[in-house]
Amino acid sequence: STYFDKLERNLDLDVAIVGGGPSGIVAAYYLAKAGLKVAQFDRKLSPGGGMWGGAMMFNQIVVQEEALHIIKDFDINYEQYDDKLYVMDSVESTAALLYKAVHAGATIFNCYSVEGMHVDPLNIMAKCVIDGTGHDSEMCCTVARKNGIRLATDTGAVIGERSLDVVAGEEEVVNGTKEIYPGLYVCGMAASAVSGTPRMGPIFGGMLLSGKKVADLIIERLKR
Ligand code: 48F
Repeated sequence: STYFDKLERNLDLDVAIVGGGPSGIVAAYYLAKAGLKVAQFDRKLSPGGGMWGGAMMFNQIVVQEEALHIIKDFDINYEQYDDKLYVMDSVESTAALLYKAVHAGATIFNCYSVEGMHVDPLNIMAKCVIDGTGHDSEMCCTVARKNGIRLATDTGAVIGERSLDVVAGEEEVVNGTKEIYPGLYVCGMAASAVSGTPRMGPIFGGMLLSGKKVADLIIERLKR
């Protein structure tokens, strides 16, 4: 009964986040902290996306100076590598994101796949939806395919992720973080995939900044 109460409380949301990767969890934290009703849905048993694996499965993450304030917000231990880069343990970092998001008031549902099934699905209402599904950008693909609409990209369609460019990828993922269709926002690798910007390298700062940016955009809109 406690579980069903929790589910019922989350059927009508301010923000529904699809995908529990680092960008989406960061968004969940800042949205919940701003007092919005937010739930996040991940299809896996363990939300956290690719962040558990760190850079190339060497289980540390690298973050640039510009994103260090987010690491501090989450109380993650870090080590300075040079004058611009910092290193953290990827397991501690992912666990901290999840823990802090839930403590701030976000609800995280694991084992939930957001998809178009042939059986009538569970419907969840939300004022805004965030596509944080990573490389597949599943929400954007589904909305575009089913409704014949134009997304806010150069072609109006999901363009698809470009080849790796470590430096450009970091900036472009933040630039591509936006309202892609009225009420539908995109962050993280999904933002790169939708807008056709380069794949990122082993640096995670852009991901974290993307999550913060999408939260700020939605807070500004819903609080207005
Ligand atoms: O890809 P992912 O880790 O999300 P992200 O926030 O971060 C990307 C980085 O981890 C990494 C990088 C690139 O160099 O920095 O790749 O963009 O995690 C996406 C999450 O979404 C879930 C999936 O299980 C994963 O945990 N997911 C994907 N599609 C669905 C979904 C779906 N349809 N329903 C529910 N969950």
